[in-house]
This record gives sequence, structure tokens and C-alpha cells, in this order.
Amino acid sequence: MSDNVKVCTLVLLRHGNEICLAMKKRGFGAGRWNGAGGKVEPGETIEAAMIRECQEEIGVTPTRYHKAAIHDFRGIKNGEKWGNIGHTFICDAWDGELTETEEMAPRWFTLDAIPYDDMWPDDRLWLPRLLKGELLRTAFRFDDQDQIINMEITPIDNLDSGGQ
Ligand code: 6OG
Repeated sequence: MSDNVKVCTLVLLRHGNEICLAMKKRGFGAGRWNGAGGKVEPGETIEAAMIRECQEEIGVTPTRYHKAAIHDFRGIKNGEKWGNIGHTFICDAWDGELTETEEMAPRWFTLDAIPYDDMWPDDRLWLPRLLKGELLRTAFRFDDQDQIINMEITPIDNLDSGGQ
């Protein structure tokens, strides 16, 4: 994997008919609603990174969750290639209270009012399927306007073992 492809986490908190999304306030994806998440640090497991990023960005500690998707996002911006392998978790139990941080501002949305127009354009293609319980591997390619130019979505039986 080349140096500009980062391994990242993404976590969506779910409570009944609602999910928590957070407005990204700075950095990659600023101005979009998304799950909490970020780069896996050297020596850290993906799960530990998911928990740490969730604590750092929205102030809660996931206690029950499953990995629901692995995304391969790649694109080009200002002539530079970028890539994120996004290990995506759905979490339905956590400790602590949702808190706004310098990084993100969290909010609950009912499942029929997810703000897809203000999210990454890939989200509307995979998030509804995850919310129905599917497990997916995906690949999305973006142009320099963040539009999808190529995609592949593959349902998968099990992501908890060998899902790196
Ligand atoms: P930091 O640079 O903030 O980590 N991410 C994406 N999330 C969605 N829904 N769609 C994408 O399509 C994404 N590309 C990256 C992964 C970046 C965070 O943004 C997520 C990380 O949680 C392009 O450390």
C-alpha cells in the first residue's frame, strides 16, 4: 500500500430509530456530516483506534459494536493522490455523554432524515444497507470535485475475522 493511503476508522452510534452523525469542523471532510473516526496509529489495533477516535472526537467510549464495512476510498485533490481504507463500525452501546469537540459536533438523526446531501456522496450508497444489517466491502474512486467516478459494492458474510 503506498504512503498516501491511510488506514482509518469510522463509527456510527445507533440507538433504535436514530443514528448519531457529527459535523466535521476541520481537516479532511470538513463541512460534512460523518461518523467519528480517523487514522490508525502505528502499533494500534483498528478496534483500539476506533474507540480512541470516538472518545477524542465526540466524547463517548464504544462498549458494544461490530465491524460492518471496509471501504477503499481513493481520489485525487490538487494533483495529489489520496486514499483512505475506512474500517466502519456500528455501535449500539457506549459509555459517556456525547460532547462537541474542536474536531466534531455530534447530533442525532432519525433514520428517515439522514442528511445525505451534506455527507460524502458515497454514504447514501452504503449506509442504508449497513443500517439494514448487511456487511459490505466497497471501493470508491473520486475525481477532484469529490464526485464518484467508479465504484464497487460487495456484500460479505463476515468481517470480524481477517477483515484487515
Ligand atoms: P482524518 O483525516 O479526520 O480521518 N472518511 C470518509 N468517510 C466517508 N463517509 N466517506 C468517505 O469517502 C471518507 N473518506 C474518509 C475516515 C478521515 C475520516 O474521514 C473518513 C475517517 O473517519 C471519501 O483523521
